[in-house]
Formats: sequence, C-alpha cells, structure tokens
Amino acid sequence: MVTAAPHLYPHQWSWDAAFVSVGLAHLSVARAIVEWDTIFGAQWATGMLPHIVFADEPDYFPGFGVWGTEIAAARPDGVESSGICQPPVHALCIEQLVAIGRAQGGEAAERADAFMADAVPRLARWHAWMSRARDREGIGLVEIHHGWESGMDNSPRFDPFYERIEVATPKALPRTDLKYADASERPSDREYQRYIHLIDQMIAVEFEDDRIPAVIDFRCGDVFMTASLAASAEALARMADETGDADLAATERARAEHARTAVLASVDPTTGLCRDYDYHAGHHTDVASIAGFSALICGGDDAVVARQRAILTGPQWMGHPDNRYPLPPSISLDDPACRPREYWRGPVWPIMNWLFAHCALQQGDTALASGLREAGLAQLADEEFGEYYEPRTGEPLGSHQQSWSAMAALDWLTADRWR
Ligand code: 2M8
Repeated sequence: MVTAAPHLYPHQWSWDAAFVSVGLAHLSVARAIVEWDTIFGAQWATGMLPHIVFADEPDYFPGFGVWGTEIAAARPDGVESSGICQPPVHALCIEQLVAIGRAQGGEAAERADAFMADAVPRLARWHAWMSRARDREGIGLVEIHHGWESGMDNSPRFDPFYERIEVATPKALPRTDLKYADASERPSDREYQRYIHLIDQMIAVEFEDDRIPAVIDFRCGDVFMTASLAASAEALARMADETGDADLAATERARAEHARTAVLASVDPTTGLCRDYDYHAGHHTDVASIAGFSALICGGDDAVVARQRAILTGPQWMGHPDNRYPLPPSISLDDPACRPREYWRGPVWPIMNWLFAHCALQQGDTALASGLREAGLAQLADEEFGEYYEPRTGEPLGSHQQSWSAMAALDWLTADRWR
C-alpha cells in the first residue's frame, strides 16, 4: 500500500488510496492495481470499504486496537481496518485509472480492462451498502456517523454536531499526530475526545449498521459524500455499460439521480449553497464551507451549478483579493470561522482542487477545470506536496509529501484529458 503520508498517516486511507491509484497508473498500471488489492481486500461483508487499512506500524493514534473492530462480524479475517467509511470517490478514480491504462496500450491496456471487470461488482456492492445502510429513510443524503467519514474531519460544518456531545469519561490521548504536525494546525484534544467517544459508541453495538443510528450522537446527512456518490455512480454506470451489465448500469444511474436530487434539494435559496442535514435536530445546517459547492461535483441543475460556479470563482472564494493563488479554501477567508492554517477550517487542499477540476471537466466546464489545474500546479511547484496550504501565503502546511497532493500534480501534468 501507499501510505497517505510518510509519518503523519502511516496506513492506507480509503479515499487517499483511490486518488493515489490514478497517479500511480501514470507510472505503472500494475502497481496502481496492487493498491486496489489492498482496498478491496479489506471490503467488509456488508460491502463497506473501511476508511483505514492498517499497516504494521504502531505510530498512529487511534490504531487498530482503539478501533475495536476485531468484534465486527463483517470485517474480513486477517485484515486490520477501522470501522467507518470515507467519501465514495472510488468508482470515479477507477474510471480514470482504466482510461490511463488504455491510453498506454498493450499490456497496460489489457490489465486495465481485466481490472475493470473485477472491480465493477466490488464497486456495486460498495454503492449498494451506502444506499442501504446510510440512506435508511430514503431522504437521499448519505448519513455519516463521524466527521472522519466526511474526510473533512474538523470542518466547521460539523461544529453543531460535535457541540452537543458530552464526553463523560475523557480518555488518555496519545496524540502521535502532534509529533509530526504543528498542534496549532490540528484538531484539539477536546475534538479528539469526541472522535474517540463516537468510536466507542460504535464498538458498543459491534459496528452493526442496523444498530448504530439508535446509539450514535452524530448523524449528519453529508451533502459532499452524497455528491461524490452521484458522480461515482455515474462513472460505475458507464463502466457497467462497457462490461455489458445493463441492470447494474440502470441501478447506478437511478442511484446517481436519487443522490443528485437530494444534493439539489439541500440548496439554500438565499446563499445558493448546498447544506448538510442534522438528523438529531431535524433540519439542514447553515455553515458555509467548500462542501457547499457540492452541486459542482454532481451537476444536475444548470441554474444551481452556474450560481455556485459564480460564487466559487468570485471574491469570497477563489477570487479573494488576499489569495496567493486563485484556489478555493476550505472556508472563505471572509468567514469569521476561517482559520487559514488550521486543517479543514480554512486552508486550501490540493486534493479538493483536483476533484473540483475533475468534475468540472466531466461536466464540460473546461474553463473552470483548466483554471484550477493551472493554479493548483503553480501551488504544487514548491515540490513540497503539502497536505494543505495557507490560502494567503501559499505556505505548505500539515504533512509534506502527502501522497494525494503528489497524485494531483502527476495527473495534471500527465493525463491526456487535461490537454
Ligand atoms: C485526515 O484524517 C485522519 C483521520 O481519518 C486524521 O486526521 O488522522 C483527513 O484529511 C482525511 O480526509 C484523510 O483521508 C486522512 C489521510 O490523508 O487524513
């Protein structure tokens, strides 16, 4: 496996690895497929792809022992994984991997085609799990039970969800992350206590999908996860067309439509941005973050997309006069909640630039795609491959040599579709 970062993240993270496989495919399709052997080898019997597959490396908290997934009946024997998921970008990444392999021709193309045929049923089980276990009420928004599932861990999006969690018995927190990253950029101990508390609630019900909603303090209909599912379901439908599975193609197109409808229904008519849903409170939340632009990930309504595009490229986001590069921060610099150096509370994330560029290209918005690519590459020209960047200075922050940041540069520089 490629670890998400050399020291800070010494294991395989699910969505990091999916993205990284696209970069690897430019170097070796065979190596990219090996990455998927690990991802799919850890797939739970339910269909879930777990958010971390652990390597034999003790220097990470919370490690396998803290996750307690040895009691989860659905976890495959002999594989150490966490018990939650991450955004379902897998199918859209595999579609790119296959395209890259085909463009190389010969053995790479053959391997890519054979891999796609193997991957399609695995992806189908993953998506079916997400609809079954995480859209129980049929609202259409993918329900998450931990901020880590969103991939945007401590985004202010989740403050209303975390604020109501009281941790009765705080635990010892061996914060290995603080050895490798500046504490002022990372989530606080208070936040980590809540993170661990939610894991303990899942352990109490043995990570059983049917029992978690009744006990978990965190239930968020995540609009960004949902938009990612829509984009990936479309990608999987296209791959199913190619493998000749018409039923699956139809199922995935219906899944994409259902997800897109929920994303578009979440749009706040005043701000034009998408909103998460708070299941415990019974209403949408109103924190503006990069996730608010989820319609640009899944498309589906030209007017909504045009409005979000104008806001994203406008003076509060990419076009902010203080920006070092015209790239979207995780929180607008004008927002009082913005902390420009603090993880998902303000910095620019290269992987978000790549994902928004990819989806823009997919939807035919070549101007937005090439703008993000150009500015994203200019930022990465420091060759530090920062995990995230200070929006005003362009300083690399968090981990350096972050794998998915390197992947963005590799793909932008190499893939035919950007030309
Ligand atoms: C971050 O999350 C992990 C927990 O899963 C952490 O802080 O320890 C997030 O940025 C997440 O999106 C990412 O997948 C992971 C590895 O890069 O790091």
